[in-house]
Amino acid sequence: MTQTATFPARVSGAETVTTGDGTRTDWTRAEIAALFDLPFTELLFRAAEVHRRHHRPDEVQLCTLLSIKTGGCPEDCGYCAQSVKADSGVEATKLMDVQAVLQSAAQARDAGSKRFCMGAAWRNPKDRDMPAIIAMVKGVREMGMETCMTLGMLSERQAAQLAEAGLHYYNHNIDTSPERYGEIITTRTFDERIDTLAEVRKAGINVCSGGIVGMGETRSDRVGFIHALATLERHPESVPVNALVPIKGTVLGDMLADTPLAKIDDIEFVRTVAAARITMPRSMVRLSAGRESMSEATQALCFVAGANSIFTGDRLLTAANAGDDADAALFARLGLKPMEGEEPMRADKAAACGR
Ligand code: SAM
Ligand code: DTB
Ligand code: SF4
Repeated sequence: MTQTATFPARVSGAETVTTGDGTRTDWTRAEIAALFDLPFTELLFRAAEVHRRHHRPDEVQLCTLLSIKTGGCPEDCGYCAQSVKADSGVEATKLMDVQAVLQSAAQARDAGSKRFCMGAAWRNPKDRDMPAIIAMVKGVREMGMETCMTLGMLSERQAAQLAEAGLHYYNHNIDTSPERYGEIITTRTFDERIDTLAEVRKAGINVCSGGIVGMGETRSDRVGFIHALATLERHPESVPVNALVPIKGTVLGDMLADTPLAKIDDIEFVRTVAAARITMPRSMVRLSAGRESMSEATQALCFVAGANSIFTGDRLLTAANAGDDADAALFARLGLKPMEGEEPMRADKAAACGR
């Protein structure tokens, strides 16, 4: 007798609701909870299977992050060192010069990065900032790298301007479940986040949206988080899964420092990556913040579970990152290759092949 007979059904007959590219957007919370409940070995096997169907399992995309405008953000995200509410010691800066950003992008490209993500600690960009932002997008694009911006909420016009500049992706995370959102951030709502994602989608820019695991949330929140992404009208082409980097002086960093038992266990983190992979098969799943304090074995499990992108370099936005040498050694040990080709689901590419 096989154990598999007693596992929760993979799907329950509702496979007919699909997006144009054949992926399901009608996941129920119960189905996603059932994935999380699977024996770890079975969950990983299923995730790895889905991963292979849509991606090369030996390739991981190398990306670089740059904070183009740091600190002084009026939002109160409980995890973030850049909020004015945080006592993290991060100093507020002005928007970087375009040339300095392009120089940094060139270094990232020379170090093997294929994607350059630029982040600004804003609630939303001001219209007067847009010409510089547009010049950054165009410049990085011309270097042959994929571009991603994360600037906070966007108006319809700003989204259209970014699309016109050729921005490949806009990152705007939902961060956690809709029901937990108000406990983490009070200066905006979950629905405002969704509104900006809709503007990005409407403008024809690829959507990058994910969140943070390890903020003291319940498994049900992690299910709700994955559910919210996997039931968007169209899946985000890119799903960053961050492990909370507990930063001193932030609400969550201080809270977790006082309650070490609240730290999420690595297996549960890997389960979240696997659930993202299974429910959003074609998306890039990005193992984002938090690798610095993650063992190589846990990172390896994330790659088996379907993560296929990392941030390289020794800095994220304000927090430390694993560093190029550590990553080169990790790739060598695991036999992984930096991803060279285009991503499978990017809208500009999908349009070209008629999807
Ligand atoms: N201000 C913009 C926004 O919030 O959309 C862009 C920058 S913001 C720093 C980008 C994302 O980084 C956040 O949505 C959050 O998911 C992630 N992040 C920020 N601080 C983090 C931390 N301490 N640990 C893990 N992820 C973090
Ligand atoms: C994302 O989801 N993670 C990146 C990127 N999108 C912009 C940011 C991680 C920030 C980690 C904390 C810091 O460096 O301050
Ligand atoms: Fe501001 Fe973004 Fe940090 Fe929130 S996560 S405080 S919006 S920079």
